[in-house]
This record gives sequence, C-alpha cells and structure tokens, in this order.
Amino acid sequence: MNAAAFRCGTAVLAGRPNVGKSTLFNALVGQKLSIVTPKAQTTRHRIQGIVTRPGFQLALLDTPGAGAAAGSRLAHAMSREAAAALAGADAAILVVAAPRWTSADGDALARLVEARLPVVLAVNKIDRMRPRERLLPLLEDLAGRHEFAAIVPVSAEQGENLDRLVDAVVGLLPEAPAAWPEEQVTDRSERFLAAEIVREQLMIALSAELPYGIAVEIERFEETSDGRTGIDAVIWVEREGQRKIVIGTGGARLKAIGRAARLALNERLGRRVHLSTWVRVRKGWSDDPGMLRRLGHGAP
Ligand SMILES: Nc1nc2c(ncn2[C@@H]2O[C@H](COP(=O)(O)OP(=O)(O)OP(=O)(O)O)[C@@H](O)[C@H]2O)c(=O)[nH]1
Ligand SMILES: [Mg+2]
Repeated sequence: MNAAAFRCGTAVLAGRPNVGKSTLFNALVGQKLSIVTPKAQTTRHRIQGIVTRPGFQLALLDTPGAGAAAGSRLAHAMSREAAAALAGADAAILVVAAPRWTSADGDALARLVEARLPVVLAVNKIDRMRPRERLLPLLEDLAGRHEFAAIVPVSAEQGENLDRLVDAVVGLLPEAPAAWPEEQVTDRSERFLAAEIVREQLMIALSAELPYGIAVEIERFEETSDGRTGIDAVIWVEREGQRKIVIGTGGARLKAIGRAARLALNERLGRRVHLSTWVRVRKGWSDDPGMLRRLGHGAP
C-alpha cells in the first residue's frame, strides 16, 4: 500500500442474527452506538459508525441479522434495510460465530457475493474456543467456502484481534479523501439512540416473555430548565396482556426497566436524564405501515 494514500469508504457488517455484529461494531467504533442482547434479531435498523484514523476513514454499517423467521412487515423492513446497506458499500465484513459455520451463514454470504462485494470473514466469539488449537479445523473449513479477502478470528467482547480486522478491511477501501467531518461518529440522532437504549432494557428484562412484540417511540426529547434532558418514551405492545407483563405487579417491572434505561442514558448522553415511560397497546403494530414509518422503518 502506498504510504501516502488516504483511504475512505464504507464496509457493511453482515451475518445471521446473534453472531455478534453489533458487539463488534461498537468495539470497532469505540462507542456503544448499537444495542446488544442475548436474543436474535436485536438490531432493527441500519446504523452508521465512523472510524477516523491517520491514513483512513472507515464508515461501518451495522445491520439487522439476515434471515428473519417471522413474516411481519417489520421483518420485511429489517431484511430490506440490511439489503439496502449492501448497495453503497465498498466491502463487507461477514460475521460468523465460532465454533461452526451454519446454513444461515451460507445464505448471508450468498447475498454478499450477489452484491459483488469483497468479503472479510470475521470469526467471532473465539474466546469460547479454548484451547486455541480447537479453532484450526474451523478456519480450514471456512477457507474452502469462499475466496475471502481475509479470514480474521476475533473476540468482539474481549476486543481481541480487532486491529488486524480493521487493517484487512481498510485495505479494500478506495483511495479517497475523508468524506465525513473528523468528529462525526454516527448518522443517528441522540433521540434514536434513546429509543434503542429503552428497547435494549426491555428486551433484556422481558426476553422470555415478549422480546419481539415491542417497539419504543420517543415522543419528547428536550433540554429542561434544570439542565437535564427530558425524555418521554412510549413502549408499544401488541396486546393488553403484554401491557400487563411490561408493567408488572404494582408497576414494579416497568419501574426497574425505566431505572436501568435512565442510568444507561445518563452514561450514553453524558448528562442527567429525566425519563418517563408509558405502555400503549397497538394491535398488530408490526404489520402497520403507518406505525413502521413512525418507528423509522421507511415506506413499507
Ligand atoms: N462469548 C462471546 N459472546 C459474544 C461475543 N460477541 C457478542 N457476543 C454475545 O452474543 C450475543 C449477540 O450479540 P449481538 O452483538 O447483539 O449480535 P448481533 O449479530 O448484532 O445480533 P442481531 O442484531 O440480533 O442480528 C450477545 O449476548 C453478546 O454478548 C464474543 O466475542 N464472545
Ligand atoms: Mg445487532
């Protein structure tokens, strides 16, 4: 590589649900921009995160896990958003999780090949593979599946080998000047991040009962006279029974969720937040084009 050449471009993080795309995205950007939960299909939107360093500017796109099972309009919107992210990208990072390759990984790879993107394979969760030699047969198997630009074993959670991954991806970017202001980290607003942080706490607290029937809409986001940020969040559920579950006995569950979300918001926004939450029922919201538009899923 010409030492003087600055490189700039976009790489999309792709892969089946739950392999650790968002964890890796946050680790690479160095900020928690994307929410992470133990549940599949956590990410619902395309989220940009920009890494600017001497010599390069790399815009990463986190995307919803491909291959959503449910047939709702929301699921279609998520797939569309993941597919649309491929269109403008210069390269892809296909994230898979040790210890094995699955047919859903193959489907995700096929979409990247169809989009004619060079693919760096990130083999995530290698912290679960002890001793390290256990990785070798997997790496051998992966090398035979596609002409990957590079295969890089990583642990997103432990920050292992991420520099090597970045080097491999940056090498695929075109020589071009920086396209974004140096201080810009994301295309998403604090308002969007606030909705996501509330949804993250809901998904974690309610993972057994109703992880997917929930959406969060921010109705108010403003600085208040006492120097705080006032946030009103509406939690949409599909049925009255779900509303009761979210609220919990005597409101205890919603109170705990609201507290956890407020603490996360204080940290993420770097200032004190006053968070109010309401739970509202909207039957079939995940199939309602108007609701999906309001939730930022574009025109279904
Ligand atoms: N052991 C281990 N767990 C990880 C690692 N990276 C992510 N995880 C865990 O894997 C789960 C899923 O992580 P996410 O980052 O939400 O995965 P994702 O691919 O973005 O999932 P979707 O948004 O649903 O497609 C979470 O419980 C993470 O903590 C890793 O390097 N090692
Ligand atoms: Mg994700």
